[in-house]
Amino acid sequence: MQKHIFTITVATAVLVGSVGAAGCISIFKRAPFDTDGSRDFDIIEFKNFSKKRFAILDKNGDLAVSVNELPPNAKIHPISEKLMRTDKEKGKHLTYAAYIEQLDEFFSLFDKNNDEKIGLGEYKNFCRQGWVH
Ligand SMILES: [Ca+2]
Ligand SMILES: [Ca+2]
Repeated sequence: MQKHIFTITVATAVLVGSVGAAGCISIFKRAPFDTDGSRDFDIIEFKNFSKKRFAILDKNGDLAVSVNELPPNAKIHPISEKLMRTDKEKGKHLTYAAYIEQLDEFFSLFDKNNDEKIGLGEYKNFCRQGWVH
């Protein structure tokens, strides 16, 4: 029962987190993806977290994040930019496969001190700049 209540709290945090840069930080602190409770993400935790991020961004659930689904003032990182496609139906978009493909590169980018973990400060630095992740 206790666990159930925790889950609801986390879901709310994730939804709130989808609206802005500060939200990225609250997700990091509260989402259940830091499975060992170390307050940083290893690559596995980061990828699971990122899959959730994709599901939040992909509002219509078509396994593509279109530019018009992004939060206002969000910026598309060059890593994502080079994987994006354009078609008549979806406009400019990033497919789920492309999103997954970029995660190793994102991990290295976030992990400034090369300790194979993304710490809170490292994630915050990225979010604060408004980059989409
Ligand atoms: Ca979509
Ligand atoms: Ca690190």
